[in-house]
Amino acid sequence: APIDPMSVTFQPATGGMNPSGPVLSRRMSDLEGLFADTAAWQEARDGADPVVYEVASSPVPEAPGELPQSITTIHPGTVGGEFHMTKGHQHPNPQGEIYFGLSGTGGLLLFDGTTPKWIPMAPGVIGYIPPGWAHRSVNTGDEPYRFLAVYPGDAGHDYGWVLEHGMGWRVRRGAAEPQLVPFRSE
Ligand code: M6P
Ligand code: ZN
Repeated sequence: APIDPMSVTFQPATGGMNPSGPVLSRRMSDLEGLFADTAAWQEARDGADPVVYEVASSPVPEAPGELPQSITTIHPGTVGGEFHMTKGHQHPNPQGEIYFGLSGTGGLLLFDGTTPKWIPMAPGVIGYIPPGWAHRSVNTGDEPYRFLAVYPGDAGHDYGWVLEHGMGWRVRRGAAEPQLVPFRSE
């Protein structure tokens, strides 16, 4: 059933929402097969198994016609030189999505199966994900990178697509700027 008009308050210190729906926490152990350096990933998993990112959701349900929102916080760090990132997904029901940078520095990596695109993200930047583009977020800074996402409630999340096709590029720490390297170069 549709829900009533409502407001949600963003908690800047934690990235939480009030009222809140489910909060999801992804640890290193949840990110198998994502980072190019498997040995470095295993070492992090078998060690502290840190939380890499958290996703707080508003109470708006993932249902047709609704516009659910979530706030993702990616903690800073690298695995074998590759920046911390989300799993990334494709919408099985191809529809657009909006990201809005809240704090920290990061980027939005998009891939349509042929051409990768990189959108640098910072507070106040709106990143637009057109229908048909897989998307992954990356923290390229030294503090938590946090953004708001708004997406159609029946878009869905296909994680298998990214494991099969990759994301075109990997995002590595460089001397000054993040380095975009071909996905399958290692
Ligand atoms: C954003 C939105 C969510 C997504 C989350 C984490 O908040 O796009 O739909 O779940 O990022 O990304 P992923 O699902 O790829 O781990
Ligand atoms: Zn999405």
